[in-house]
Amino acid sequence: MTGLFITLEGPEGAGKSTNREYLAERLRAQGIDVVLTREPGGTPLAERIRELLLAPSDEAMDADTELLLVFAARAQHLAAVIRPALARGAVVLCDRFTDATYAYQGGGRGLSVERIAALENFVQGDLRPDLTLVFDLPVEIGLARATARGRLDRFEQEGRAFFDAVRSTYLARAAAAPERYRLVEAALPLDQVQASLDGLLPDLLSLLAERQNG
Ligand code: Z5A
Repeated sequence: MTGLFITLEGPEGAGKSTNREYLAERLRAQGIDVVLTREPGGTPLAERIRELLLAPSDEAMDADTELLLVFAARAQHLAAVIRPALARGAVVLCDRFTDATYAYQGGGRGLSVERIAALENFVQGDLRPDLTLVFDLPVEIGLARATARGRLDRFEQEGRAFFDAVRSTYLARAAAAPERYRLVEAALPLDQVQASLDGLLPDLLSLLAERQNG
């Protein structure tokens, strides 16, 4: 694997999609092969699983069903998109990955870390992101941004305690492994958020060069 696997994480409305595009533009301007993708989803089949996960429904989804669907989509995404891109040396910018599972199914739904870790090992083997940007912002700001966009999905309909648990799980994971995570202050105006991403670019480029030179 000579590519670089970068994930963007954080609660709803944190600016992950907006800034994924921004980072992609900056990297492409340097002639770098960039693959933009997202979870759940990223392939036609995984996008169908995403629809199942996000659609509000009268039938309550069991938390284990949710967990297994997330990892089923991830297995497909890894096989069809992420692993091939990393093998050819691309930078993969992925909007959410397994940190979201720890945050939503672990923190939010209360599933155990051990259960999630067992599936992580099964589906990913030893593949982990090289770098994870955690877009952090107060829950109410993220929800206001998501609400302003229109109809809420199944996750966005959860209550405040759910989102507090999601946020604190992200922050705890970032604090426990600072070598892999970078916190981005996502409540700032967009130009300031993007200036902080510009500050990360030299590190990204040298990490990629190291990887490609063996
Ligand atoms: N999920 C899960 O449970 N387990 C898993 O393992 C995975 C996912 C992988 C889908 O995710 C759901 O799947 C998610 C968790 C669950 N739960 N929900 N909901 P998603 O990524 O598709 O959903 P999302 O986080 O809700 O996406 P989002 O709301 O689009 O957020 P975003 O990508 O971080 O934000 P954005 O689209 O870039 O920006 C949102 C709005 O804010 C937009 O109008 C921007 O113009 C605006 N914005 C962005 N930045 C700023 C700043 N700095 N200032 C002002 N306004 C801004």
